[in-house]
Amino acid sequence: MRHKHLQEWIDETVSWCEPDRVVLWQGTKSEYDNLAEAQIRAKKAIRIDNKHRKNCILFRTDPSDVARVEQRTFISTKNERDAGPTNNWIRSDILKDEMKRRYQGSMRGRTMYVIPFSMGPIGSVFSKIGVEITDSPYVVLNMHIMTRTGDKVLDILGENGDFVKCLHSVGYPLSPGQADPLWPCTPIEEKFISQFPEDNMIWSYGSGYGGNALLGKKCFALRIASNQARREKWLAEHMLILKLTSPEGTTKYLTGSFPSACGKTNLAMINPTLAGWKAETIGDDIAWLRFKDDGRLYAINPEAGFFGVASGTSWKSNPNAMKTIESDTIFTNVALTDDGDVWWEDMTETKPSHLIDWQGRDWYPDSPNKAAHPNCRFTAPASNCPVIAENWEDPEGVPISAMLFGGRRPSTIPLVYQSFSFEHGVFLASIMGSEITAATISDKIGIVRRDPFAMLPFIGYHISDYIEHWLEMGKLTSSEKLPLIFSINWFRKDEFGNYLWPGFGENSRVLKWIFNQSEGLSRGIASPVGIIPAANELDLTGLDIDENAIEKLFEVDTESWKAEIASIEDHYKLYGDLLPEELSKQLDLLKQRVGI
Ligand code: GTP
Ligand code: SPV
Ligand code: MN
Repeated sequence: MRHKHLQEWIDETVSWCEPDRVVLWQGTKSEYDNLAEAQIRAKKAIRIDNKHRKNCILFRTDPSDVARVEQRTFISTKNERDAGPTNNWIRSDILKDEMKRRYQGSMRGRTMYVIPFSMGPIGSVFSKIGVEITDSPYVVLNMHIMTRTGDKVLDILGENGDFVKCLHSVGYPLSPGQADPLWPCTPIEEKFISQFPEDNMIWSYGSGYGGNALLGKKCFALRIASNQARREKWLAEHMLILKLTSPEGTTKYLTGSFPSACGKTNLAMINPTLAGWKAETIGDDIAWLRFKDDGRLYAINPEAGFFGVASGTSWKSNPNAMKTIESDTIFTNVALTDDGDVWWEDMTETKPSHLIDWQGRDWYPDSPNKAAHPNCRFTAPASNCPVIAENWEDPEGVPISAMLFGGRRPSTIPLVYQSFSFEHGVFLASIMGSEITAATISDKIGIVRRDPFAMLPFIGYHISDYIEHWLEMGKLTSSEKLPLIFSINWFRKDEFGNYLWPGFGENSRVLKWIFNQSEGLSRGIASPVGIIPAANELDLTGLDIDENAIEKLFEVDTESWKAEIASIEDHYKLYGDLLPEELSKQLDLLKQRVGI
């Protein structure tokens, strides 16, 4: 090991966690294949290799460890002020002591893996290096797909390069002869997902699942990176990145911020139903953005794979995802068919007559439980995606023309509206709401909560400072070079609870309007909340949809907006004295336009 400080950290971790063995991950396919094979032999995973799928594996987790745990996620700093009102906080020295005690001997009987990884294309100015130490082979396999790992990263680090220390343990040491459970983890109240932004460090303990354990993702690329971004004047956001080309051959890049399980992967892989339009994927979950010398905002996808929601994914809703997961994919908490393939709710129109469910039990169509967990996932290399853009790994990033913000709102919020200005755009992103989904462990699934910028669980510092940072970023260039900002809602429902908008590929109609707005090809008309498409500007050619539904999709109903404004005011109380002035100004303007 050339990097002395990294070696010291490895040695220190060994002395705390006392693993039986240490493996330095080199990032090769043969290591991946061997480790996957070992998991299958140890009956921790099931091989999925059949006429539909090659070289895939299925993991089943403990039924308690199925999603992110926001209630056990901490932004840990010296002062509570710096974590702000949207984060759980424990003083950093206290939390470190508490967690150090838990790490003591926590890897006994296990192998400790050291995974150097790069978020972003290796060597790009956007990119950052991390090293994850983990005792979970599942995490190693996933990190291998989700990030760029191994020797090439150590080469970049050299003798003294900077890296984010990411320590992870499932918190289940084994004494000699003790059998290892299928999915070792701790009870929920003993889990800790801790970010220490002042030390560029992450300590995760007790969970093996997704964003709790794949530390390059939410913990680093959003919570720690949002701190780095604030210091270094860039943005780390929960955003997909889409490349959109018109029938005339003009290409634009858009970002989309939607909360967890609200449609990023689907939009990132959209198959446009509008003739002649081409959409390609750059990223499906996280974007790192910075201004370049030409005054435009550029984005990269820091990840190398997709950790996508499997349930609901079908040949009808997302054929590109279905092709992406035909090989080299890890499935988690999906059901197993009698012919050794995977299945989840809504994958096929008719349910199979028998399955093994995500907990390994027999399942029949009349079983009361879902066959797959609602937050079941696939982990697949981005390069598998049939519509991945050829420039998705461009170290220079791609220039962003428009930013979309949206959530699951069954009422009130129009299908699409554009902000009157960048500042108004920051306001509309700050008031975003969405129904809570199964992507986090919660007893409030389905209830609308405010989720500013789709970043509520991911902003790694005080939310007031986050809003101010966005406003400052907007001043770094001239207003005509800033991306346009749009509010989106695919999820508005009628009085019977049916979606008013068909969604998925038909969302290309909304993308076309957004494209036209940014090209100056359409103008829209002002509504009290923002600019909506003028008559005939939303291309509905060939779409079988009721005129009433369209009207309802764009309705700005004064009574509902009064209630919405009351709820926004309530949410803004969270900021206390630190509500950014621009937000209260924008709220006043909204009230005037709505007429209250
Ligand atoms: P994370 O990976 O948790 O960040 O989620 P995501 O934002 O990438 O969400 P994803 O695209 O995986 O979608 C989650 C769920 O929303 C799936 O069950 C989809 O079928 C559903 N969905 C996505 N797009 C649409 C849409 O346009 N309309 C409707 N009605 N449902 C959608
Ligand atoms: C999300 O919850 O937004 C995800 C899945 O993308 S996880 O990696 O678990 O955070
Ligand atoms: Mn996500």
